[in-house]
Amino acid sequence: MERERAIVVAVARPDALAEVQRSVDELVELLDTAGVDVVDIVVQKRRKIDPAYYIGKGKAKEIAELARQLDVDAVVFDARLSPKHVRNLSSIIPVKVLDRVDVILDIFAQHAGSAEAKIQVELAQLQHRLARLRVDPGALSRLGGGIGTRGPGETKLEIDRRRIQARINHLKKKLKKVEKVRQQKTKQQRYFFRVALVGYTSAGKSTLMNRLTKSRFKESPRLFTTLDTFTRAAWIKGATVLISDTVGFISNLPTELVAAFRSTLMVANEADLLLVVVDVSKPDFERDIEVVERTLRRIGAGNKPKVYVFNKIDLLPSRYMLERLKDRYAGEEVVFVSAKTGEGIEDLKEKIYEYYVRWKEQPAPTG
Ligand SMILES: Nc1nc2c(ncn2[C@@H]2O[C@H](COP(=O)(O)OP(=O)(O)OP(=O)(O)O)[C@@H](O)[C@H]2O)c(=O)[nH]1
Ligand SMILES: [Mg+2]
Repeated sequence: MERERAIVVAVARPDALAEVQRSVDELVELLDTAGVDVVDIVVQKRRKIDPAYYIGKGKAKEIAELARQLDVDAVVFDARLSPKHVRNLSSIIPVKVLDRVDVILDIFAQHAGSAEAKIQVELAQLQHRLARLRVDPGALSRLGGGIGTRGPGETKLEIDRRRIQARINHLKKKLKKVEKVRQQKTKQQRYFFRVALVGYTSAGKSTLMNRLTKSRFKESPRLFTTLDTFTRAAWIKGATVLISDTVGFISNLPTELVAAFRSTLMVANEADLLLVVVDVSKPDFERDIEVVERTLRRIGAGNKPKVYVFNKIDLLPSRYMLERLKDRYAGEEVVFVSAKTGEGIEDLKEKIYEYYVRWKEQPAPTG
């Protein structure tokens, strides 16, 4: 696939520079996954967002000039832009104006494999687009090919409002049917102890899934590799446990995606135990935990029993770091593992078994 070139733009309050730096780094990684090279990053310090132009009209003009000079395909804002911002910025900037939501949707569009994931992604994309078209009927004609316009479904995304709405209704109906089939399938699973792997994208959920269930699902350093829910049985100390891997979370996960992926995310709601997989080799992993907690609350799984699986301990710079982490989290439901080397996996199995025993003591489900 032909790679595109982009400028990234972020706004930082003077007291939040580090936070913005992290977020921009992540956006650059997202763009890389989406097939876009970042050729320049502009961070503008300002206290307040400009209501009309997000970064202010003068700055928008500068960015437009830079976009011309650097001959980029897109300017990507590390934000969730309002439809009005997009319209106004597009009137000044001569190339595609995109935001973080567009990028995440684009990756989802590229990675959607199953019929269900494809419907869910297209639904989210169309809803996102419809919101923009309400403000700016010309929004789509300026987009051009590549990032921001790829879709998993049969529609080219450049269609008008009425047809988008009709397509949304059609997709919703289709999704309902797929959901029904899924519900039928998962009904029997209630009799088993169900564990769901949740966590930030790229935390190592699929790698752990493969280790626990001896499967070979796709693992990749790229973001959002898994967009479907896969369930496999594992035998842990003689107990049958159903383990599900699912779509990862990220900060500012677009609401359209959370809504569209409701049925995929349902596994977390239905699980008897959540394993929150955390990449502790990231210096800011505690922030990832916050994002995951918030997302779990958003999908109504905030109060589930949880065990934190601190993963990738093989990447910690020293054993001393590991010991310090262990001290810091002593007394919490935390297990330290490396899904890659297998270290700590026995401790994790012990932990899962503990919860299994507790679950088993409860009365069986009826109906
Ligand atoms: N060094 C090391 N790498 C790991 C470990 N666990 C996973 N990885 C790597 O981290 C990357 C992401 O792993 P995945 O299992 O695909 O992560 P995921 O959470 O399923 O990610 P998404 O499906 O994209 O949300 C891959 O390159 C893995 O090889 C680990 O314990 N140690
Ligand atoms: Mg995965």
